[in-house]
Amino acid sequence: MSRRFSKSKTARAMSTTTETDETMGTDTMTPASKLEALRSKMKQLNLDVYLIPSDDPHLSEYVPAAYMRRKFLTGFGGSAGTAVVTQDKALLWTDSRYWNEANLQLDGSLWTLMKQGQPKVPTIVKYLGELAAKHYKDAETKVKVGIDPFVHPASFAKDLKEAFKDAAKTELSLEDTEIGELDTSNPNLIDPIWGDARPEVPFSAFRVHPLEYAGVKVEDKIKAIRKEMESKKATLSVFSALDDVVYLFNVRAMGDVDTCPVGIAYATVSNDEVTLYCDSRKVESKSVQDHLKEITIKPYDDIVKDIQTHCETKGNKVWVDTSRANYAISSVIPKNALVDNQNAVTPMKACKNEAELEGMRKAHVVDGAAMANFMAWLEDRIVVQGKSVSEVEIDEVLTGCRAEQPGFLECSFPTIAGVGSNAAIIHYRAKEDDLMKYLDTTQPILIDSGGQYTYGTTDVTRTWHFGEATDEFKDTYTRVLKGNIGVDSMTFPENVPGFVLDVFARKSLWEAGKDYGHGTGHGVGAALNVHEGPFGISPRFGNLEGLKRGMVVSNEPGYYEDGNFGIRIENLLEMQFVNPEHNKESEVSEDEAKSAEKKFLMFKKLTMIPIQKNLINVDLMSPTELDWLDAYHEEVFAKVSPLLEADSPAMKWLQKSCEKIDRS
Ligand SMILES: [Mn+2]
Repeated sequence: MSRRFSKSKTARAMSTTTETDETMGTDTMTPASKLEALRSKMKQLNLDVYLIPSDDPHLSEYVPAAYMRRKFLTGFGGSAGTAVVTQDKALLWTDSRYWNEANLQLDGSLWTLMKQGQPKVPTIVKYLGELAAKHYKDAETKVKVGIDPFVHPASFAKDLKEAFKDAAKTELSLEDTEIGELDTSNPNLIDPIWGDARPEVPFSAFRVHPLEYAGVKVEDKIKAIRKEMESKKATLSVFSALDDVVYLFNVRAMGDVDTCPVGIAYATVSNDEVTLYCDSRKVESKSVQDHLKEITIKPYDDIVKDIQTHCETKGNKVWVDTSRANYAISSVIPKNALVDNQNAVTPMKACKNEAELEGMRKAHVVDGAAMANFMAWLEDRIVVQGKSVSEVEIDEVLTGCRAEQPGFLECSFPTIAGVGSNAAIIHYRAKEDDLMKYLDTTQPILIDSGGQYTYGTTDVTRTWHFGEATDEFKDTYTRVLKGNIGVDSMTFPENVPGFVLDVFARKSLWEAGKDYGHGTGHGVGAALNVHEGPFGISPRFGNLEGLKRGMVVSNEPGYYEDGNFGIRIENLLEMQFVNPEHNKESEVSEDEAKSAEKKFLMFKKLTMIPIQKNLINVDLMSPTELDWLDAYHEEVFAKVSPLLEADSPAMKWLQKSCEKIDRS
């Protein structure tokens, strides 16, 4: 056993704890010299302000190192944050998750941390509006704000314009006076400063995502898109989010974006042509060439000029979701030629077909086997051998267990393994530093992790305690579990927005005056990104996307006590109609749908991993909830045990973990 689970090189390479610093290239400049170089460029170009966000041109959640310009400039490595530089100020906006990290990483003599969300800290656009007003008062000229239009969403330009208008009115009592302007004409200002040390934009090869897992042929997806285009009177559809592009073409890639099986590319569909814009090195293989033989392949950078050309023909209309596209793309489309709407791939991708669901189910059973192997190892180390294990080693061994499963590619996001108080840091990621803790029998651990398999994507959180948990911990753990069961057991009409279900996740916590500061559920891609739109389950009422059959969602209530502990219990669920007859219908025309009876949805569990029983206060649980738990464990055992060797430690762990709960 020790050979299988030792800290092998493979496990280390695949674990998620390696920091991205080595991917940042050799960087010999000081923070001061970088700022100085930027300010001198701004002077040359007559820019008063320059903005450096952390986005890539596809507005991805995780970005390749080549786009980590804000990290290069500021030294701050968090995933969210925007730098704003003027001749005399250097400011960094980031949210509360990263205040600690930013304070440590920013050179305080050069940079000021703007604590986003604090009552006295303005938003970036508000700040720029006020700056413009002051500038106008002093010099009676417009303030010039420079951006790289490829790394800002279209909405930013709109918001900034509004902010200038507002500030002119409120600060200067001026109507219809432009006090600021956006300059998007220059190539990125950071890249020449970064120079040769800037990592290359990745060009990992695409591979074919087989029909067996994709379920729908590319030509059928294109047909469906064109049908939608006809009804919207659009002549060109633009896809710029990376998961939309790979979904459309039934391809995947590994290496461009860590943990996401996507590749850097754009796509367009017109009435007579389908175009993939990417580095030609991504599509060199014979299998991909054959697979894409009907598709026009063009250089990555051609997209903007092609859209512009398309708009020159009178009557042409471009359909793009500007909330998910960069400003460079959106800004070349004249208003009267723009169809600004959720694109046709988004709903298609969200509602998984039967082949995709089969792949997801398989991935979760396999993931359950990996977790049983891991838990047997961990429990042996902690309980039997009485040792302690570091959070980093936990990440490595768990990833190693997943890597032994067929079709495993990489983690689906950086593993969160937080012991004790580290579990209260919601986006914690263990590194070998002062913050890293060791697990033993005295403290609980929260492990949120997942895998990318060729056929599916997983994401699961469990909280474990190998010693004696306090009554207070058990009470809270039970309330979190009751929340999970509350959502899981819901039956609801299709098209109900996710927020309607959120309260069931919080009911028991609220009764104890407790709550958690994150959403309850996010969509999950099928062999795709672990965070996927367009719907979610959240207390925020903004997302009105209706829940539909075939969607996959996480159900992850939690509770966090700063400096003490964190609890989260997360399963992935698929949505099915309650009436099995409804599940058989493939496509229903709109007229039929209108006249048909109301259809109800329910959840089916994908995640096949036991929930620790001796942390549950059975007195707080209803008989129905206890039945739920027993039935779940029965299902887990039936599905996962065939993948484990008889009498192996993993099998023994699974057996014991799936026994009926003692109700006395
Ligand atoms: Mn999740």
